Amino acid sequence: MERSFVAIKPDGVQRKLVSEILSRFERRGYKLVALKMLQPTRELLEEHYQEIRAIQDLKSKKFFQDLITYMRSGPIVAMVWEGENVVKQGRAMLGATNPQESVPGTIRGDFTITVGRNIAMERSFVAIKPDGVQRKLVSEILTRFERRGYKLVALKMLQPTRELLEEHYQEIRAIQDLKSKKFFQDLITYMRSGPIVAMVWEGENVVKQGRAMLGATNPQESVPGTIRGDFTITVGRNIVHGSDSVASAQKEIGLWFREEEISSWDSNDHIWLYE
Ligand code: DAT
Ligand code: MG
Repeated sequence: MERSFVAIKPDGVQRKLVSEILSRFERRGYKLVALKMLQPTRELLEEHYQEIRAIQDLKSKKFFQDLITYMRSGPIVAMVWEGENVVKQGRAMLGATNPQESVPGTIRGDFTITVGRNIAMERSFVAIKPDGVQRKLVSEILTRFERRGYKLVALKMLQPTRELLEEHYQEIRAIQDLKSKKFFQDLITYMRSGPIVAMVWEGENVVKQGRAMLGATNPQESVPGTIRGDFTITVGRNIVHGSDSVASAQKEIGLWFREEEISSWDSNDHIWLYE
């Protein structure tokens, strides 16, 4: 048996993720042996981050000061969890240090966006296909983008016309072999079989990260923790669409939404999502 120190930082508390993070360790089976909310002193944090402090170049000096300021910006929740290999497995549950490298299913992969500055905001077109609506997965898919921290800027349910879909899937339509002709027709029929929910999400690198959250096109290759890996079985019924590049996102947003259907608004958790 070993023990690991885990702390929910000020942004986790502000974003009301205490119960979610506790629940992940509890349901994995680890035993909680210490727990307290506190606002750490500068001295405590300097001791805690002593390795980072020890590096004496200018860049890490600046970064160290910002880190202390961030960690003192509100209460944190400190915990000790006990169980076999909990140090290593706890790190695996948190995900990579940089949220851009944290995979879906990890705490950082599910709830965080950035460690950096100079963020470039992007928009992505995401659509819940007819099978997603039929299978009552609208709220589930919205939840995944909201909890990650992305901002919803456009949303509507609609039944797309054939013309809209032919424009949307123009690359697939352009391939002229028999196999893709058949597949294209099936795709249009499927996409017209019921209402879909079209959305635009905004955030740092949301095009690439949105694709990561969807999982591979073919559910047989989508890993657990992704939307397709958790809810789908076959490629012709993969419940959700997401733009595959910033250029196609721009094209798709223009195709599915009029300018006045896109809302610009300030989200109140912005300062807890971005540095
Ligand atoms: P994605 O939706 O991941 O961007 P895509 O743009 O290549 O993938 O294809 C559009 C959709 O067409 C995809 O979501 C599911 C369907 N599709 C792709 N390849 C297919 C195949 N080989 N057989 C059946 N359907 C396919
Ligand atoms: Mg595509």
